[in-house]
Amino acid sequence: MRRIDLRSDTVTLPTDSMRRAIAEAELGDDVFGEDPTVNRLEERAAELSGKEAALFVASGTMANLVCELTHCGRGDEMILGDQSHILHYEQGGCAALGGIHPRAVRNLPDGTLPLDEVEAVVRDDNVHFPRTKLVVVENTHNRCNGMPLDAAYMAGIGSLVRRFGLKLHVDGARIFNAAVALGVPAAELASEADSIVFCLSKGLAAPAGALVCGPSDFIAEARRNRKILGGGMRQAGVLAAAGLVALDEMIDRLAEDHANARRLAEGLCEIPGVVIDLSFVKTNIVFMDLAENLPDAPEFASMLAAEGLLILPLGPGKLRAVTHYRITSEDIEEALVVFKRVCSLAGN
Ligand code: TLP
Repeated sequence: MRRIDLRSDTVTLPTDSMRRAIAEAELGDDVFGEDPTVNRLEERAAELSGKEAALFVASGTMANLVCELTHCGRGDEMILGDQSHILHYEQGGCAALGGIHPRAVRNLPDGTLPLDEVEAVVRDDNVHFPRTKLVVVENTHNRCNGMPLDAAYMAGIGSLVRRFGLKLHVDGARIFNAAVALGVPAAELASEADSIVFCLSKGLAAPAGALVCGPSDFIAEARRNRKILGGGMRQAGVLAAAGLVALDEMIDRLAEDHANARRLAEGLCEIPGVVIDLSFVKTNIVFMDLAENLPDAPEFASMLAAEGLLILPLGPGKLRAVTHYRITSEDIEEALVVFKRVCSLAGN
């Protein structure tokens, strides 16, 4: 049976040209700053994000944590969305390892944080309060339907953050999906950020790695924090080589993933029992709600899996499908056939 894996864009495997680049990579000890391939990747990442410098790290989670530790000291507070990846899926690393106090503000369904609500929770200088240091936004916003945050919103949050003397961090794990969907360079979306991270191992299909981008002095401190977390990877050029191919060859094609996600969402909308708001399908992530007469999400996902279609249950009655490099438009048509069959077996 053919398997169609829509659980995440993290399941992508390296392309043939990545495998060739890995085999041929020029290597050195990156903790000494001597891996030429890592150095090239960091220069390229700085250029693409419009920042002075960049740092290669093992994962998106490590990238966010390194930035949190670099911006904040123990007892400092960071403001972030109540639906953010950092709050939900990073084990509270900011508190566990950095003593940083997270303060959640509601995410709207489009992934933004209402500016007045951010402003309302910035702390005054008072002996009872932690000190507000950092505001974090996520772009695209994973749990908010993969929505891209546009340059106008970024300008608004940027000026708010500067007005209060705070810093702005962007979890841009999928920033190139946002850039492609909005038709603007990633650097434009990052221009207000004091730090931005992006992942190589999601839609860009590299096997591992993420980049932290920001001013040179920030990156120098971030390099120290990477080391204390055990992230000094020595001949990391084997991974960076695939990352360079990812940045050269895999960004523009993200538009195909977005078109496939759109087609999937439109097809699913026609199936009784599946509810999707199409106005929130802008990138490669599709969230759907199941009607009450259908089994709950985990059981429904198992029924789909038995037919070769893998989709993540993410909350009561909620499923997430993510399109990516290995998913073709034929796979989408096949996925819709399976979905219809399982829905009619299961209730409608
Ligand atoms: N997201 C993964 C899972 O952890 C949920 C996924 O399948 O979507 N920021 C954002 C916005 C992310 O979506 C993710 C991964 C990360 C950070 C963490 O990246 P990794 O998994 O490389 O640590």
